[in-house]
Amino acid sequence: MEEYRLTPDKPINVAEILKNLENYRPRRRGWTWRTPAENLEMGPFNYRDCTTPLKRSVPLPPAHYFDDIDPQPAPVITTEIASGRFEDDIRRMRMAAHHGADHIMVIRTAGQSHFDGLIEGTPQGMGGVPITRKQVRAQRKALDMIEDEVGRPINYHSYVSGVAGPDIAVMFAEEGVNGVHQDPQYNVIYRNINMARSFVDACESKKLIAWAGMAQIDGAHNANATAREAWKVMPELMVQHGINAIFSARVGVPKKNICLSTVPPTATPAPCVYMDLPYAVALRDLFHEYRMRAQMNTKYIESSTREATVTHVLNMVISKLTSADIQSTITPDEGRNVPWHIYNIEACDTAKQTLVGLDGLMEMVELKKDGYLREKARELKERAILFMEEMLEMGGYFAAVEDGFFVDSGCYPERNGDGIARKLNGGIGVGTIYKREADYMAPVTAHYGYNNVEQYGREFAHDPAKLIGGCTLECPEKIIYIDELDDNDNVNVRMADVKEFVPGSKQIRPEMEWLADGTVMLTMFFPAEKRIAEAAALECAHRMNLTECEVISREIMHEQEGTRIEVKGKVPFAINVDDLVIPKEPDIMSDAEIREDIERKPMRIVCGTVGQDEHSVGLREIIDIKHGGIEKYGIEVHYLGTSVPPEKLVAAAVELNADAILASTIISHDDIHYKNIAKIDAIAKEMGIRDRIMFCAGGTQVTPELARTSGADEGFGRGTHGNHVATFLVKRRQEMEGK
Ligand code: Z98
Repeated sequence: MEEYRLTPDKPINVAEILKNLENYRPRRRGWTWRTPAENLEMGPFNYRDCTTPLKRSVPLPPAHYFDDIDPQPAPVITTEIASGRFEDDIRRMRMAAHHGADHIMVIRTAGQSHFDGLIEGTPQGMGGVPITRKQVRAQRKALDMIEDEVGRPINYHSYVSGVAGPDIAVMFAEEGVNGVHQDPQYNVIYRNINMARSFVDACESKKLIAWAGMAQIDGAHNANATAREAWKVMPELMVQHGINAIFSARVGVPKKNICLSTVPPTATPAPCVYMDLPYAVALRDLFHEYRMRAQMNTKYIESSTREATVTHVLNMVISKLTSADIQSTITPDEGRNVPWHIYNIEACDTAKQTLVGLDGLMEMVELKKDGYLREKARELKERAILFMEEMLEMGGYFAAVEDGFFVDSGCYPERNGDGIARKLNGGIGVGTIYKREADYMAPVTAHYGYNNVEQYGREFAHDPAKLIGGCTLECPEKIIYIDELDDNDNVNVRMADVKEFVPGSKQIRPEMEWLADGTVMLTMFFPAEKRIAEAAALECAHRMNLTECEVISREIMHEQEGTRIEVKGKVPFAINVDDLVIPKEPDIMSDAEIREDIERKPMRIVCGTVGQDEHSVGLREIIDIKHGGIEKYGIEVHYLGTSVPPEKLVAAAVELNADAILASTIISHDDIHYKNIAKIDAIAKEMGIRDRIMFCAGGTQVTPELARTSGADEGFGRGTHGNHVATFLVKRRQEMEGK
């Protein structure tokens, strides 16, 4: 059977990815950092902190002015892709990778940690598709192809949490997952899983993380997403980082793979940098051997994508000042709960644009070595150390949690008494820890703790799996692959439902998260207060025949003067691509190409608004250098003004030996515009220059076809810019030269 390959000019074929999955093996293990590219020259620019460019990518929109260069900043860029349908997420992963993401995290909305065991198949279920082997394998397989396409390794990431954590960690190690969140404190505090069980499970999980070379991210940041006053938990965050970091290192995870989830404790409208920078500096001081994964604070996020983007950018200023290793791009949709393709891509672009924009910053600025920054950082560290000391005094971590030490919104040693308390003899999975029997033995790799294998020979002490000729980590053929368990709830059924919309086929429908979901978003402004504006917006959407309409964002422009509303809804129809009338794309040369041709051979034009027509703005926009007019390419322009008689325009062309006449004609009653075009053509012929001069006519009422039939070489209507006219002139001249 011919193996499926990803072709750059075709949509990814998810059905092909799903074929033959039972035999697919990941090509590598372990995390990959970007490769620094020293003194990188790209287009007209020089970059100091960037990394190896991609083979294929989608550059930032203005890059087309600069040979489509796409510099890649130093940090690994994360995007969280989890729409709830892994098959649709695969297409989004390809888009994200092309926009610069090389760390793709998949999280499930309902909480993976609520599952007590590993799920098989690909059920949709409540809250989306849980992490399953089939889903992980399909996504890793797709990412293997995508990374070949972009020319950079892509780290695939998910979460090792809940009582099924170790099972998941084994599966991730088998399937080539490159990064995970693993922090027993997350289970304890946020999922009320028994403390002892969580720490025992974490030993096994971390052992697998170490074996597979995965990067690990902790869960400390969840405290500032949960605490009533997020910015008060700074000392505690450092304690949580400390516990998970040293625990992981002791189990054997290399420090270079242990990443702190450094989410600054404040956001809009706090003076974020003033508050967050000392915290970031304190963290780097205490944890200089470890890596930093930066993520913006989302505790107070609202539904404005603009606001989310600015918060994200401010987060990256801190990242740049303190050299974060991984930059998260938690998407602007966090506050509105619409996990859409476009927001993943937007956030990747925001990260790329900001970090490249800040390139070289630290060559020019330096963080002060004294004053407020260092004093505050020191104070935070002291508070954290005191927290630790008190914790030890009272009997350790478990005792402290029982006492509600964590997620208290007082800035330690201040206390508010609102911390989250858990019981050592309570929570999910309580009483499920059993001491291993004296003859306990498990012939598996990356297993934590007492294993009693030496009884079979010393050589098995470090390689217990040798006893059975290798476990599933060494011999993937021993993995039992279960494709689907449920005949109705699985990816095949979901894909069959939308099969006529498979990308590349004739039917299309707008889409935000799932193939052919029909979702569209409308932005509206109403000169009314919020409640009225919301109701009016929904009514509008209904009258536009959208279904399942919902307001996803509202912003007051002024209490009395108006409200901005964003509504989502679904269109009830599909479009057949064959029925579309697609206008020919205008043929536009690049600025450099046009300039090169004008440098090769100068060009001179005469122009004016003809007849009795006093309009000048349109023509001036076409010629004026300030607005991208043809002057900017070095074309010599002789502007004769308004109400220029056709005779005068042609006479000037003869006198100046011009290459072209540009006539602007706005007034159109009695077809005077076309009559004047015909007149210019006739006079030029009379004067014997028509065959060697180019003649273009433009104006808001001019249609290219009619201008041509009236005698011009080309007509330019509404929406014309200087580059359209310049492209025509350069190409036409080349034709006339017989090129
Ligand atoms: C992030 N945007 O950190 P369930 N373990 C840890 C976590 O922080 C998380 C989970 C597990 C955030 C994502 N983090 C939120 C340490 C979640 C997730 O299965 O949802 O409970 O676990 O990038």
